[in-house]
Amino acid sequence: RAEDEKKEIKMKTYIIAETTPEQRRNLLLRPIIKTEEIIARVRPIMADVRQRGDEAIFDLTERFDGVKLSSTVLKAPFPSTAMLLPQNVRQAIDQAYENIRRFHEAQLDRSVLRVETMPGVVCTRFFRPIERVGLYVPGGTAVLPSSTLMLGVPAKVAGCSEIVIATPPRKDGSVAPEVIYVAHKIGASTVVVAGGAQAVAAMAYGTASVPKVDKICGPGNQYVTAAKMIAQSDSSAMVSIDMPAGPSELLVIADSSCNPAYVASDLLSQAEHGADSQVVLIAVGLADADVAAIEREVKTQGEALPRAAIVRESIPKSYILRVDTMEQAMDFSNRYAPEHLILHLEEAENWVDQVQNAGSVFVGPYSPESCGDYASGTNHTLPTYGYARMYSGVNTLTFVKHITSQMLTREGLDRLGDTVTTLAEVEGLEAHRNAVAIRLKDIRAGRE
Ligand code: HSO
Ligand code: ZN
Repeated sequence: RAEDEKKEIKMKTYIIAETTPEQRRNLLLRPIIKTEEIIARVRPIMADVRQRGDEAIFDLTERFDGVKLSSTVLKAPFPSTAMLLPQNVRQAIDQAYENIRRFHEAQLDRSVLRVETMPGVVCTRFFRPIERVGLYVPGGTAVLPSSTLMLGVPAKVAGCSEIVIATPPRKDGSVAPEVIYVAHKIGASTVVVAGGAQAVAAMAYGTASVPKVDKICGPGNQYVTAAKMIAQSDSSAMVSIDMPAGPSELLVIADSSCNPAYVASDLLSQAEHGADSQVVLIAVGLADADVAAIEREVKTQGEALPRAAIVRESIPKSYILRVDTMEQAMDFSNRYAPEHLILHLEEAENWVDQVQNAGSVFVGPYSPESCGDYASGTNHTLPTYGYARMYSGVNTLTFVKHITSQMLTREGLDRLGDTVTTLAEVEGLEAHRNAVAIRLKDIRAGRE
């Protein structure tokens, strides 16, 4: 603890013109996650839950959370005494719920996509909700009712028929009333009072009390992530996941128009999540005095935080990169592919077009990440670790799958048939060819 007190809340600084290509490459890297090691520790836990079901959950929760559960689950309808909240908290959750609902409702195009690719050849696509989904809500150093909203609202909007939430118990074995209130609002059937790999296993395989689900979503620590990956690759679990997850990240691009205190507050808001949080500031054409002002703010605001101990770990691992032009800044940001990107710039909205890789973008000085974390309407379950290059954050489509269909008329098959028989011949698949040819013969018989 005395050691902690000594660690200064200060980011490292690099000047892009003075870095080597290798240094720049290293700045793009995230901390290495020792996947193999963690997977080896998680496998037996999952096997145990699979074999012993609820008994294993009781034992593992006692071992890892130090809690003796009286029941592994809470089932809807949840008692109103389990969701008692101060009025302002309830109103805040209601407001956030409404904004998230509106934005996620708009993401679902309910119309059927229909294209007549050739006369008489009609292809369509429509969606169906994934029936049973499992939402992992982390416990750990903070209660996260916001994660319950970010996963639960899109699942409800998508129309999933069974929503299961898993969250680790608090010290007294209970679940936070905020989480239960949201579970109630989104129509969850079950709250599994367990966390970690054991919770993921319970939802992947099902137990006597926990319904088996088709897809597991939500953030979590390395054990939760490993458990999700194991479940996904186990064909006997028959379950999918949203995306791999790493430590939370923020990249801020700020120019000389920026407010140093605001910039610092944003960096710290992400840095307080955990010792492994990744925070980057790209300072575009800032004078030495402006950079110093931001550093001063990071230090004074950081020291005043209740979670200063966490910030003392995460901020020294973070860095400021000083660049001369916006092109350099955007190029670096796109390579880094941050989970959150704040454009704290003059005419910030003009730069959104240049964003190639990011989980979610916050535009201008009045759009702190906190708004997206809680209540503006966008989702906060976002790709980390550079996965923003190829993954989207959780959204309404995370909870649906699309089905295609086709209908050919007699004339349509007549028109398309020879193309299909030719390709079937190329592949040497005679039965495929036949399925078309047998019909073409009839269609064309009367025509000679
Ligand atoms: N910034 C976090 C989400 C969160 N923040 C939850 C506060 N509560 C990861 O996107
Ligand atoms: Zn946050």
